[in-house]
Amino acid sequence: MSGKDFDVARVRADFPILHQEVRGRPLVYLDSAATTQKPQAVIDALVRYYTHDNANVHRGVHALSERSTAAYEGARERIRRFINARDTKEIIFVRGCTEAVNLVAQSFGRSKVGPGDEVLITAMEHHSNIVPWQMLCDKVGATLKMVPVDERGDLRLEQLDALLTERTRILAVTHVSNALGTVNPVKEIVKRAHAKGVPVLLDGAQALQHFRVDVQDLDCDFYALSGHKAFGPTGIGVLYGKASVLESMPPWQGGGDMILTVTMEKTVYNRLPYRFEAGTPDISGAVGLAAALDYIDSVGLDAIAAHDRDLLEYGAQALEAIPGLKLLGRGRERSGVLSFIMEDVHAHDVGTILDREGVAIRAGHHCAQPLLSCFGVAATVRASLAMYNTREDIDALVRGLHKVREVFA
Ligand code: 7TS
Repeated sequence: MSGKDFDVARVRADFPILHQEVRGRPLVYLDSAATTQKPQAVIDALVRYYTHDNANVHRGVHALSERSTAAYEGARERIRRFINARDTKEIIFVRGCTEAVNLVAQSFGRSKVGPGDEVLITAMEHHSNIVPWQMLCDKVGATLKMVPVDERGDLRLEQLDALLTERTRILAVTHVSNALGTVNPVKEIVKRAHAKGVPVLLDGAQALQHFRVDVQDLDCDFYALSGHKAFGPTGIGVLYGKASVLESMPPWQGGGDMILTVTMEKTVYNRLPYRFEAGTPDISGAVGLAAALDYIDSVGLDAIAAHDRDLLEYGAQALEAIPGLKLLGRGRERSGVLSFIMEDVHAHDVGTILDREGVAIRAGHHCAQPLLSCFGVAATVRASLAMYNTREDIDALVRGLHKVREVFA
């Protein structure tokens, strides 16, 4: 346990899935960067919604439809408040972070990026913030450029100003690296991009669950996030966009809800945010995400952030004491992730042995192959943390790694 006002045992009691044995051992879940577990409050919100309120939104005149619409729009307001957006019209529901980036790449990208233009990303992006831009650049004849990463796992920001040229149409950067845990100084990055007139998309998939995100303070043009990484359900995410930027973008997918009127000749598109939400949305997902944000606030983000910091420090020290283990990513600021390699042992073998001990981690490239190639490795072992993890979880990981050493001695 850590932090004066943070009771990790109470938090753990709220997550039913954690209380089980895996392969005859108590489950130690250290894979929250892939997806977080869900508190009972989120599970209950989903059951309540389907038990009492389920109906399609923005359509029916009947009571259930009014209730489901209120729940869905209430969730939008809940998210607006959580990330401090100015207006609910800036909150667009999508499937997840990946879909949010694709929406921007397709809608903003296809209308604003042309032949000879440049899109700037960084070498530490998740594939979800690389491939959509590659697809766009291929399609329109633009060039994709990358801000490099140094050996500690920080962006080489001394190169940023030179990489932002008069042809740069957008900069897309992750807030927190999923493979190394590096927290980028995104407020400063946005400022420097804006000084050159370049809009910025921030990938917040690994940020929201660890510390306070304020989109007005960051002044980013877009912020992409996934509900399932912040204790909410899978299948729901959010694209935040500044209203002025979203207003200038053409619709992305066509269908129901994104229109005002349709004739055989012409469609008049709906206003924000509905213009970007074609078809029946993930209503229960939005309800579940709102419940997850309520839960985060009930625990307290400051307390969560302090607990996360304590665990990360404890974990880094414990891992470094293991012979032949090398931590990757020693950036200035880090959050939630311990990524490492072990001499003479493949990451997947480490993963298999740990699994036998009930310890769930991820082994592989973490969908960040360009980043790992900067470090000259194809795979790492990644333990990733959330508010329900304990120092005992780290101790179990360390015990498991000593077993790995014995097996490969
Ligand atoms: N961006 C970052 C930084 C991520 O970590 C992920 C998912 C995504 C985008 C994509 O999010 P999605 O919800 O649309 O899939 N990261 C991981 C991971 O680290 N392990 O599994 C998924």
